[in-house]
Amino acid sequence: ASTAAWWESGVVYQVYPRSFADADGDGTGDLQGIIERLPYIAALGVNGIWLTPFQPSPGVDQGYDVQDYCGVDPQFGTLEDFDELLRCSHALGLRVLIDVVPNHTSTEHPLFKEALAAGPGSQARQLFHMQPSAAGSAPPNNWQSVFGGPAWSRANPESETDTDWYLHLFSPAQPDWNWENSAVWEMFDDVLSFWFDRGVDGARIDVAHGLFKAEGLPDSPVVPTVIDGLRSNPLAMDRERVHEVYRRWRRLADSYESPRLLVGEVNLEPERSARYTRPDEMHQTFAFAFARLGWDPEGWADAGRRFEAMRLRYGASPTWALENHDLVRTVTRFGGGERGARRARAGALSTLGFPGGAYLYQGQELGVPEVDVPEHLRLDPMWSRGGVSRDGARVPFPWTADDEKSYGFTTSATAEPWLPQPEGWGQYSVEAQETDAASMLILTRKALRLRAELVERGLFAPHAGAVWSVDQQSLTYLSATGLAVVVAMGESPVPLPGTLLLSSEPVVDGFLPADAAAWVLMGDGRGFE
Ligand code: TEU
Repeated sequence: ASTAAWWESGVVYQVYPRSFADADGDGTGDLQGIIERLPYIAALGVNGIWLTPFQPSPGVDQGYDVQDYCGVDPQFGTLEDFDELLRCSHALGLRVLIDVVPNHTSTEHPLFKEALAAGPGSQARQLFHMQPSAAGSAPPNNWQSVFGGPAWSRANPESETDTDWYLHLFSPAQPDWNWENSAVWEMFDDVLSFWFDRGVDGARIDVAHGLFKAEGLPDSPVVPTVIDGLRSNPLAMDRERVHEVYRRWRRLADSYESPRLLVGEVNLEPERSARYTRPDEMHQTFAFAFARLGWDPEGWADAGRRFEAMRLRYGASPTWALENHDLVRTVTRFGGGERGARRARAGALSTLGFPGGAYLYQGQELGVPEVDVPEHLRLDPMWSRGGVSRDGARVPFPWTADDEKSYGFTTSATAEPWLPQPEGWGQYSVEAQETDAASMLILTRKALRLRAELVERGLFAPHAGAVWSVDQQSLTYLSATGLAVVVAMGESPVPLPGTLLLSSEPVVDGFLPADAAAWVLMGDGRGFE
């Protein structure tokens, strides 16, 4: 058996609490709903779950506007429910990661309200970026928020004496913390300790490359677009001092008998995100360069090689994720329809076969497509400001084939789910796929079972070297252990170079059909030099 830490080859299932399962029948998912469905998650064969924010929040950004970092929003349950969730998860062998949001908070956070009340020049305002503007009625600088519009709002638009503005890289409901202030550091030490002491196994860190801003908050030479988000404003992200925060958090995480995991949402190029994935900083950062790609063999190979170079340089093995609550579902991103569905299966099988950690987003194992939510029902703040919406990847989960009670999402016969489920949603349901041997659900279970075996046999080794090769028809990832992932990305079937272990579509006469992926064992399975 391997002695590597669980997360090095671990698979984590991302649960979006408001859309997973609704136990109390109000149309919004909750912690009890998750508890009831934990056996389903465990049976998939994953090693843990990551819960997106469930803390008290006005919900402007679906919980990423956190009002109280150490509580549970009443619509999801209580702290006791959370402790029960933790106990039940651990009993099933599942680790639990929570989301920590250190870049910004909510305008409803008591400290922001206190700052507003305390007025200009007060100590309370130094917890945030609050200042008057030299430009008078225009914001202090030209930064744009990720959701569109200026990154500044007036603290007190009604007042003539209070001329302060506050900085918010996201919506106006999400004021940025001022990390130049040591009180903010101490506050987040306490937040991490609060959850880690309760037994939480780790944290996914939201906008982890944010936090620090260029001194003096100067104008940005580039005005970012909504889609680009933060990536094009180097003055608002990836500042050198942010690494000090994660070194401190790593020491805290390592101080526990079973060390807590830090996984960063560092949406940067591999060369930059790898600098966060180090023995003295975060354990993992998502391989976003890969998640941003479509069905693109050259792009996959190029991103793969860059991650491999970073692994050699920093020891940082990639953490694969093709979907999350912010991204368009792979079925749709890869072309939609039957073809998109095949490619989504192939994509999931590929990332589960590339050694390293992997994350699956709820519904990905069912191959659900992006939902076209009617405009007037869209809730994502990105929609109202920038005309881009992430709601289509957040539609409540289909458990049963029958549309009665929202495809099993809610226990109530009358409750409307918080986002509408489309007609025919039941064809993707767990119930429909359980009994279909060719379904994506069954494929995912098989892949995870086999993966665990390969880890056990030392064939799935995140720190073994790997070679990425590409031609017009296929992409091949060959690990030094002899495990290969072949993806047929062109128009023609591809001959398999070794013994087939598992494929996303049936292999015919040794050929993998187009829009499919396979795990293959080369030679005698003892690896190559
Ligand atoms: O996302 C950070 C982020 O940069 C995204 O907004 C991204 O730019 C966008 O979704 C386009 O893909 C995190 C959370 O995952 C997201 O849900 C939050 O809205 C955001 O932080 C603010 O907390």
